Amino acid sequence: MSTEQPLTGGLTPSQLADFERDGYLVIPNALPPTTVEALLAETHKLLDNFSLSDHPMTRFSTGEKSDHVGDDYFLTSGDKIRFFFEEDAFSPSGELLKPKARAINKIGHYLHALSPPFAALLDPASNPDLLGAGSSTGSVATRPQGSMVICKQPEIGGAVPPHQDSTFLYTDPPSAVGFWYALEDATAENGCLSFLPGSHRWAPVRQRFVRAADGRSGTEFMDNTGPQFPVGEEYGEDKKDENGDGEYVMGEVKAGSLILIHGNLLHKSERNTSQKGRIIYTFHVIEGEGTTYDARNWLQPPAEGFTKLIRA
Ligand SMILES: O=C(O)CCC(=O)C(=O)O
Repeated sequence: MSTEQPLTGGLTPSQLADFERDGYLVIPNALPPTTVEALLAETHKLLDNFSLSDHPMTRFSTGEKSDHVGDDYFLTSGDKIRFFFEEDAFSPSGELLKPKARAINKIGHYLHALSPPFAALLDPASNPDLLGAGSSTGSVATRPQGSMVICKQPEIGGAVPPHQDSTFLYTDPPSAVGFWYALEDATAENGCLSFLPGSHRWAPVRQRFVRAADGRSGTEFMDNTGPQFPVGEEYGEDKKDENGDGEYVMGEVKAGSLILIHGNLLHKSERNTSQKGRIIYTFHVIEGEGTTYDARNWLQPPAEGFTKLIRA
């Protein structure tokens, strides 16, 4: 993959205006069906082939899992392809209740480098529009990171509570933009995303999700003492309109759609108790110039540094 590329593609002025107003943007048919098929085939291959024998959740089922093992497995996943279970995949005594391929909530977090079909999405030759979209949303010199497939399995797919992505991938000032691709139809029944439109303008990033302090293992939330909004006069707590918090809007989309998500936007997804899974692929980009990536973020750069997407 080339790392220094000119900008191509990008959002239309009307798409950009929608993104700036709402804090998210749905782009239908962003991926051709052949790409969706290739990414789904890769996902199923990964799910079918990973080993349970050395997985920390396997130890959990035999009562040997310590939090430390699970924490390490998560915290060292930034340059690997690892598998994280749905919480409801286990019985109270720790037995796996589903076949492993139907028990995984998430695969992460370095698919965009280690899995050829997912890495191809970042290749300017095969996906110029993506690079342009990253730029048009204000992210030049972007660094994609934290890529993952979220399976939201039938019957046991976990809910994702309301959050802002800059809580998890903090830069000073905040700059994260989420790229969220539906690889299967996402509906109200199987736990599509929903969004609080406009909240990116008034909702501060008050909390950060970081590596635990003082040599303790694991992660914790801490108060954000740095900037809570990106730079710009359009942002601030006084930008909340008279309708108060407003209401969450469902983002039902077809397979192949891309949703761009501003790092300050409040969004969530509900449980999937339906018989249909909801496989998606997501990664985030951060502004690589003029921002500082925080050393306490849970996700730290791999030895080779974060992948550099574009430089205008
Ligand atoms: O796909 C989901 O259900 C949640 C994903 C999400 O909120 C995120 O990636 O920020």
